[in-house]
Order: sequence, then C-alpha cells, then structure tokens
Amino acid sequence: MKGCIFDLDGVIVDTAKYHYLAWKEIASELGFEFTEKDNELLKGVSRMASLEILLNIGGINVCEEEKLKLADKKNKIYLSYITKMTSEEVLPGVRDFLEALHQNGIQIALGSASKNAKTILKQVGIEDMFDAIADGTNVTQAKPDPEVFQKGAELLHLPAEECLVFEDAVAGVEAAHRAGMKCVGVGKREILKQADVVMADFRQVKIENGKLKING
Ligand code: B16
Ligand code: MG
Repeated sequence: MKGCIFDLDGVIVDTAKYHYLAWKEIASELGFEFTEKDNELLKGVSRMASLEILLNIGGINVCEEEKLKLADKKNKIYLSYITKMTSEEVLPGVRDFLEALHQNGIQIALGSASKNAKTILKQVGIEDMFDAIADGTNVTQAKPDPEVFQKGAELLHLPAEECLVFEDAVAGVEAAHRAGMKCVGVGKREILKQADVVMADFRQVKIENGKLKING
C-alpha cells in the first residue's frame, strides 16, 4: 500500500450535521419537515442529487432554474456553518494517523463528493497534509461510481491496487471496490457490510513496521 484515499464527511470531519441544518432550513421555507433520519439518505450524495431527494420527501415539484436557486441558497447556509469550524472538529485519531502516514512515506489523497472540500480542510487546518484532492470540483460522477477514487489514485500517480480507501458510506465502499481498491469502513459493521475491514474511528488504526494495524 503506497497511498491512502480518504472520504471527507463522516471520515475526517462530521459535516453531515451542517448539511442537515442547511437542508432543514430549505425544507422549512418550502413548508415541510426534514428529519435527521431523512438526512441519512443524503450522505455521500452530491448537492443536486441531495436536492432531488429533499424535494421528493416534501412532494414538491420545481423547475430547473428554481432548483439551482435552492441549491445555491442551501450552500450559502452551509458555508455560514463551515466557515466557523475549528481544528477541534477533526475527528478523533485522524490527525495522528495522517502524520503517521506521512512519516512512513505513504501518500495521502482526498476522495469526496463535496465542492467545498478544500474550504473545509483549510478551515480545520489540515489542507497541507494532503498530496492530492479529488472532489466535487474535478470529478463529475457520484459514488458508487468509482471516478472519485480513480481520480485520487491518478493524482497520486499510483495504480489502484496500491491504494486503500477510508469510507463511512455504503455507496463509497462500493465505489472503492469498483475502482479496484480495498476499503476500510469507518463506522458500524452492520451498515458497512461490504467493507474489507471496519473500525469505529481512527484511534483504532496505527502503523507498525511500515504496516497498517487495525483493531476492527
Ligand atoms: P457539497 P463526502 C458529501 O461529502 C456529503 O456526504 C454529502 O452529504 C454532500 O451532499 C456532498 O458531499 C456534496 O457536498 O454541497 O459541499 O458540494 O462524504 O463525499 O465527503
Ligand atoms: Mg462520507
């Protein structure tokens, strides 16, 4: 393994709560309730696909122009939250693990659907730890399509079999496998059934003698 590719939301930071607050505000303006359970459906899904799901939940039809306006409005609300994030919001064990990878000469890439990925990494102070960024700005196909992880490997100049993916979403695990990469699920085994190994968080992983050791 020469490279690690990380999903962002749910793996490095918990931005799902900010996506939720922003979509909830949009739903409320449109006159319906959007619950935390509904929000689970949006994890790892692109912004426009998320909006389609939201409108479907509310049983609302709007024209394409209005959809773009709503997505833009949601993003402005979301940005108002993420621009207040602090370095303390990097999830437990992540920073130490990124440093360990760096010390062991293992390359690091991001593989996220978000168009705000760089803003978030910068905001929490870990942007410099990434050798490459594949995100919603340089990838068009959403997970479970493998494009985002293929792009990450390409930017690291590594073949797929040399890369390991860290993902919290079922669609992300599938995307990693379709890219020909092994995948560590971050979260619950009951949900991430297809992952090669599952761990609760990054306090469960270390590097010993150049090899990854996971207490899954
Ligand atoms: P944006 P990930 C995903 O991030 C989120 O899980 C998903 O809820 C969001 O809609 C998507 O990014 C797009 O985000 O509106 O910032 O472009 O898990 O792929 O890192
Ligand atoms: Mg995620």
